[in-house]
Amino acid sequence: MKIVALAGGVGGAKLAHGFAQSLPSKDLTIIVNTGDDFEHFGLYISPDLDTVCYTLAGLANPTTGWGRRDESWKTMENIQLLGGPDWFRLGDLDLGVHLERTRRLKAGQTLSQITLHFCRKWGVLQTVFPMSDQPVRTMVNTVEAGELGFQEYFVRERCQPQVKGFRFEGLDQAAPAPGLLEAIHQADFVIICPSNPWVSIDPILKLPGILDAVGKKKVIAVSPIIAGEAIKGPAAKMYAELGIQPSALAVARHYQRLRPALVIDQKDAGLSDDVNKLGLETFITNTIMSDHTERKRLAEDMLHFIGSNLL
Ligand code: FO1
Repeated sequence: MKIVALAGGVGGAKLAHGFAQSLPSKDLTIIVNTGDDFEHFGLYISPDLDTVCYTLAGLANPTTGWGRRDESWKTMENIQLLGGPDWFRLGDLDLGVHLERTRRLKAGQTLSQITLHFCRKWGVLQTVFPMSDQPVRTMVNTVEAGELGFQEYFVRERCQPQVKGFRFEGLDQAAPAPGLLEAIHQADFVIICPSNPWVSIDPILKLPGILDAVGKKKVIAVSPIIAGEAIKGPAAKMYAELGIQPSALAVARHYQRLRPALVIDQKDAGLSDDVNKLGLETFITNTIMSDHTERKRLAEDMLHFIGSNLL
């Protein structure tokens, strides 16, 4: 069974890792949001792509979910000492990746070629696509600070400003990465990982051709909102600030036109009927992935659900 997963950062990486432990590597393709990418110190940083690749490679920092395990911070300490910008923390091992990726980009390689090369070097055998080789930048429109680049909003301002909306700069000029639409066409299922619908999944779905391609597939989305709260990150805060009560039902409405089956946490079992009334099937399980075993357990639960209900 071939699966394509759409993923943002930490939540997406965890579920992708669960599927990587449960499926042959040739059957799993992960398409990763690059709307969070930005340039810092002249380096090209691709946080979600790195989070997914590090996680699949077993290199991710187990505490933060992003960045590298066994990291050291000598470069950052030196930057701090010299009065440089220290709001976005780049570890020494991580910096090596940004240096080499930037060098390769400047030499004319594409982000997807570089990602494939890095994955092979790290022993990642699944296919990982950046959503596009062209720049797409998620801009967050806020009440207090006007429009902010995603990392300025997320890391520098700690998601404090009130959100009014989003803009995906460059989206109309961007194309899905080569081979990505074919992977969707060949997939038996598309999984929407428990990533932020507004800023992690929407940028992928809004790229030219992707919504149409995904719309032709059986889709299973995992709600990143449990009991009205996001497991990680500002998804619930964003829903609330945009005037929508954060819940698995709001996530169901968000993805409704794709007619996905929605995986909701057992704490939200009471919302199942309302989601069903939208015409969406529900699968109720424990969706919290607190350790490696839980990632695999959720992926296997979903594969079982697919096998018994959707095939
Ligand atoms: N997130 C933070 O909250 N603070 C940081 O200093 C930070 C640095 C960082 C460096 C490399 C990287 O790949 C990710 C990093 N992140 C950091 C995470 C990242 O900003 C977010 O997780 C994603 O963009 C949201 O999915």
